[in-house]
Amino acid sequence: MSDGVPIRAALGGQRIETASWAYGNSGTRFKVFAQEGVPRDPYEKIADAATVHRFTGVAPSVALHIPWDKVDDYADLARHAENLGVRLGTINANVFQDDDYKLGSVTNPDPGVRRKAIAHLIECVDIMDATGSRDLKLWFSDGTNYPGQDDVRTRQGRLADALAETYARLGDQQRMLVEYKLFEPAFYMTDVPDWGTAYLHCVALGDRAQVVIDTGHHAPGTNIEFIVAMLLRAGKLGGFDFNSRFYADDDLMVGSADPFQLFRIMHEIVLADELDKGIAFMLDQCHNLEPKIQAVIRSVMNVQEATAKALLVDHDTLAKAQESGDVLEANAVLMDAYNTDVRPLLRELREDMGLDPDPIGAYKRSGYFEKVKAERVGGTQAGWGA
Ligand code: RM4
Ligand code: MN
Repeated sequence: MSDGVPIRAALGGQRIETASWAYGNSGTRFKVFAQEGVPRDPYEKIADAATVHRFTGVAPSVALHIPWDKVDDYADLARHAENLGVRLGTINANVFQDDDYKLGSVTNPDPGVRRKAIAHLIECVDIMDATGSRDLKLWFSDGTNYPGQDDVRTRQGRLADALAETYARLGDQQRMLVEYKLFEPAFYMTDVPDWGTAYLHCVALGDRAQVVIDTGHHAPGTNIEFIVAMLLRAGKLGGFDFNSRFYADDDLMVGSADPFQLFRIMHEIVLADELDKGIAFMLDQCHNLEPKIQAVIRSVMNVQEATAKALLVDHDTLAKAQESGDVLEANAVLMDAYNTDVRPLLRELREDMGLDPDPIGAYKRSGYFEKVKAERVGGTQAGWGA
């Protein structure tokens, strides 16, 4: 694609989901530095997400994490979101923070603990029914720290049973997204460590089970765009948890450590014509030091910039170069697109959409942060476990 009009149309139609937990306090195991103006409850987190959408125009949904975002009335929360111009998105299950889960959740040797974990996954589907969410995202911290600690294949069987029971509870329009992560918190063996394991479980479950790629969950040097291509080919790429990593699961702003990698990922998506076919583009980030709402706006813009560059790749010239074995020309086609400054194009797009061309400047000028800073005094600020 090289004509500006279809590129702008594709970018205008892009949807990026932000995460409720990105608006709360976060940190490391050493220290959480609290920030001013941080939401005290899911209603305030949604107000922040709506603010991101107001200035970017492409972030109309917000993912929830249960129980962090537990409320009495999810239909009321959905109405609150709608009134603010956004909707509730993916429901993230949390089976990693109870004492019971020390030896695992759905893979725990104790059947009682497994039952409790499955009950939580099913509760998440109940919540999806109330919120109108399409996707259930499952990440398991399950694993072992020492060789011999538990039996690998037995644990896989327990995992398969739990997934099957949860999958059977999904409605026709609902999907299960299975996430993988190489290591941490388990240090010897993780029960869903890689895309192959997630893929095998999804294949056994059925069409509505798909793999989600968290960009921070790989070994250094992993070719993530190859995984994207493989899952696209198999029809099993459900979505992304976008973030950036230098060392491990750093949860930094997407595109910050390696914007070229993000471009290469988006290039595979555009090449397969899958930008608007149901892949969930989600942010899974934590903003420990930087102002949170502004960081989420920046992240949305980073995804847009990588996507714009991917849309600029001249597919015809690329295919010709590839067919004729012109290695350098093929590579140059990609690099030309990557090296294009797409910021003017995105400014034009925002003007077309009736937005300020400079989302961060507009957000700063809006006075939103000063307002919530003054209002959100007292109570308990949201954070992991809140
Ligand atoms: C996990 C995983 C999940 C996310 C939690 C907060 O490492 O990435 O997707 O929900 O962190
Ligand atoms: Mn994730």
